[in-house]
Amino acid sequence: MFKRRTLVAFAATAVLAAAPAFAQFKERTIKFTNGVNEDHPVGVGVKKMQEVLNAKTGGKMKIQAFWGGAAGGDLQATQALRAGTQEMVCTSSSPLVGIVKELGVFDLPFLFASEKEADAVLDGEAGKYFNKKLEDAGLVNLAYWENGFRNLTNSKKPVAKAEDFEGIKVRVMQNNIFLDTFKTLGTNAVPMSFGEVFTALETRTIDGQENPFVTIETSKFNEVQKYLSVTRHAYTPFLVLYSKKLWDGLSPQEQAVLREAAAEGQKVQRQANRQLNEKSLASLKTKGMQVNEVSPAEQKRMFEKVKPVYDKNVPTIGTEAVNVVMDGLKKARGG
Ligand code: 2Q2
Repeated sequence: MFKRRTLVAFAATAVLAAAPAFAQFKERTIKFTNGVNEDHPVGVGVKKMQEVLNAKTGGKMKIQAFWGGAAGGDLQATQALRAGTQEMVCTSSSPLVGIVKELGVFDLPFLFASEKEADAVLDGEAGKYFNKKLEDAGLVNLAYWENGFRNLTNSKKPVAKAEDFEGIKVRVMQNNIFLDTFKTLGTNAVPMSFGEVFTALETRTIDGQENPFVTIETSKFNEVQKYLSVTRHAYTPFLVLYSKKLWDGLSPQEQAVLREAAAEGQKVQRQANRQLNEKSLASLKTKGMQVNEVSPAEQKRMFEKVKPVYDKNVPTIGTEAVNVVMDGLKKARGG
């Protein structure tokens, strides 16, 4: 009896050995672009994705990553995904509202209060809702990673209270809700793609911009900005998108390992981002930025000032999308 089993086991091994390894996977190079630099935690996430792909496909699926906008902007890349001429991009949701208007809900000011709330919404029903919308637009969202809570920097003056925004020329993302928010706060808001921001700050074409600490530091904005205000006025998710056109040409096994890799990447990317967030703030101080904390009371005053942005933009976003997120938020808050 034992012998027989051993024989069967040997036979099975022989068959496995005879089949070429990882036959269900094709040699593939996946072009992946990003606006941030490789030392941003997105780099940690992509490295993890590659490790998973190496282990599961015997190195047949390779990510070829381009950092710091070297291969163009996120919106341009997203359009390339829709056309089927590029595989992947990691982008903020905000520049994509022209493609999926419902994503605008994430741009509503002061929507999320913590990363925990954002995770609950993005990894829950609301996340699935937006994935469906993206898929209808030719984009497969593999996972929600994190850009994070955004804060204002500028070279003109300290901003500690709602009135201080007045008169600053601020770059905003190519997104009407951000434009509206910053106009309502009294700034002269200018939409601009991320790749142009450093030079525009350096040449003083604009006075300020807003981004999470980690993005501010890894993009070296501190070299051309003096004042940093801890406004936390919006939380921006990163979408890890794959071209639906090219996705449909992958085998189910290839699709499954990509999803698994992006999910593994999500864990380390979010973790690294959160660990680095406070460190980046401290490091930006050390590098000479003058930091203004914003008290909860003052943050509330800012929120009161931008409340009309909600009423004005909810019809454009669509009440369905807003309700899906608000329901998720209510649940996350235990209500
Ligand atoms: O301010 C921005 O545009 C950023 O938050 C970017 O959208 C973001 O860092 C991406 O460029 C990452 O690919």
